[in-house]
Amino acid sequence: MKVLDYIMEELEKYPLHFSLIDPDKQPPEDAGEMAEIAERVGSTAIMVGGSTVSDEKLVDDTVKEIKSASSLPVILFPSSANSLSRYADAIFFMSLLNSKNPRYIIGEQMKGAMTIKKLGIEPISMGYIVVEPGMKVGEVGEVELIKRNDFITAAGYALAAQYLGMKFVYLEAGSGANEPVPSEMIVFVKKNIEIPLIVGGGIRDPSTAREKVMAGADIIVTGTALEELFFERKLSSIVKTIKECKRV
Ligand code: 1GP
Repeated sequence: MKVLDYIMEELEKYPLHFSLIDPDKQPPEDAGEMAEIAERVGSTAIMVGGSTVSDEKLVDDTVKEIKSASSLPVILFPSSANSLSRYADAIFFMSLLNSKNPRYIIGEQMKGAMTIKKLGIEPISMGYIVVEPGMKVGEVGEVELIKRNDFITAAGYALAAQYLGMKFVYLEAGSGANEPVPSEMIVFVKKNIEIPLIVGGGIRDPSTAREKVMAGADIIVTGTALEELFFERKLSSIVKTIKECKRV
């Protein structure tokens, strides 16, 4: 089954949680252990990527470990055409819509497209929108950050993504953000689009996760919470809370 079909089927049942693993942050064996935990607590997919990843062998080794430790689909979340892996099931073929540099809007995509075709990785198109504070991805991606009270611009980008035929919109506050994407912005964006909305960055506890789902997030991404390996119980309650929420 295609990863996109699997996600859409799961979305029919409840809001979802995706676990993000950055290959730069731990050795591949630890990534395998994290994926095992993610699967055990009910996460739906593993995203692999990070703003600074450029070592393809490290991405390959990380994906291989994850694949052998869990049966969850692995979706690449690339920062450039140099962070691909033939071992992944799918790739978020994403455009950083509010970057000032065309390289992140379409340039890296052009460089990677033929490789993705050759390797047979399933591309899943996604519009990626970075909101203040933006953190590392805001800097590296040369982003003109969406102001936290600028709902109109956020919704404009999101709807443009939908009209361009993208399958998902991702509102990102940046990994480790002290404030996640504002709930009022999520409400406004969700009201204006028909494709699933992914929200991530700075979500580290069940009540914040619930608030973002109740505002309209269809999928919550957490990375930092998973890096705290010893907090399996916390991650477990985050995922449980998300899945128990009624969809808006
Ligand atoms: C980054 O939104 C994700 O792309 C995850 O952020 O590490 O803050 O969970 P955190």
